[in-house]
Order: sequence, then structure tokens, then C-alpha cells
Amino acid sequence: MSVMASKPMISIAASLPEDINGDGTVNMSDVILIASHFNTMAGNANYDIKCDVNRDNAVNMSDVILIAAKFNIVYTPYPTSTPTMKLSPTPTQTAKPSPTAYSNS
Ligand SMILES: [Ca+2]
Ligand SMILES: [Ca+2]
Repeated sequence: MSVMASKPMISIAASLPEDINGDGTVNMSDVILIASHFNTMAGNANYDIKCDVNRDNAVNMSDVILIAAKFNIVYTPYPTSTPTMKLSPTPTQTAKPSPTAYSNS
């Protein structure tokens, strides 16, 4: 047994390590985050493990390459709550066939 247990790599679909800022897209904003921590190593004050995509304790070109490989991937962050797709129990504005619709014109 090693220290591998500390890696939260359970569900790739829920969280991409390449999506550093966690906004559901791998894009330029993540590259910018890497750039701001570029050439740092574990132990450095500026080191951020989130920017260390491959978790090799160094933020460098290999992490940028990993981001590039997933660039523009959009995924859905795990559905914590679905506020948009709510079935309201009270049908407020259902299109009811009004009796006047049958009137001849
Ligand atoms: Ca992102
Ligand atoms: Ca790295």
C-alpha cells in the first residue's frame, strides 16, 4: 500500500483534473491558472496542486500538455441540484383547449 489513497480520482466525469478552476470547461482560463503557477514545485509558496494536473509535484509543461489534450472539453459538473428542470406541482399556465377555440371563424 502506498500513498495513492490520497488521490480523489473516483469519477472522471464529475471532475476533470484538467479543469482547474472547476467551471465545467477546459479552456484558456485554466491555462492562465497554470501559467500563474508555472515552474513551481511542491513546497513552493506559489505551488498549487490544482494546477499540477498530473500530480507529479511540479507545475510545468507536462501539465499544460495535459490541458491541451482536453482543451475545449465541456462536461457537466456533478448534478448537485437541478433547479432548472423542476416539475412544478401546480400547473399554472398549461395550454388548455379553451371552448372558444372550437368556434368557427
Ligand atoms: Ca475551467
Ligand atoms: Ca505536473
